[in-house]
Amino acid sequence: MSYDSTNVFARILRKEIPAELLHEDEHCVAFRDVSPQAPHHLLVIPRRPISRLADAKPEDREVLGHLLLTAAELARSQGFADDGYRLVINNGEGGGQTVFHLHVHVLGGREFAWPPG
Ligand code: DGP
Repeated sequence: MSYDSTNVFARILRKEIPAELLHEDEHCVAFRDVSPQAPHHLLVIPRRPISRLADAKPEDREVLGHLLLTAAELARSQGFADDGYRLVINNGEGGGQTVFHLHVHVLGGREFAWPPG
């Protein structure tokens, strides 16, 4: 799908909407989810305009790996890694995606059921 640069995460990247950044580097930024589904709920997003995982390309390989490593590092630095945590990428409306800028949810601080439901 084509990328709509009016989405809320694009606006956070452009600093049109405030967000306390927990991490930022050349590839990604991270901040808290406005509607937390766990005591710790972070979002890690690429700076690149990728609508959803299904639209990522081979040249995004390094960025995608970087998102996961950053998520793991944030779970450590935010102090919830030792108890376990969950990463979620919702892909497309049927997958529960509501903001069409790729993002990794990092959830921690509670137990998580499997299957996720
Ligand atoms: P998803 O459903 O996977 O597309 O997740 C989108 C998440 O984005 C959802 O958990 C709520 C969060 N969110 C939406 N708008 C904002 C916002 O303006 N600021 C922040 N920090 N999070 C937002």
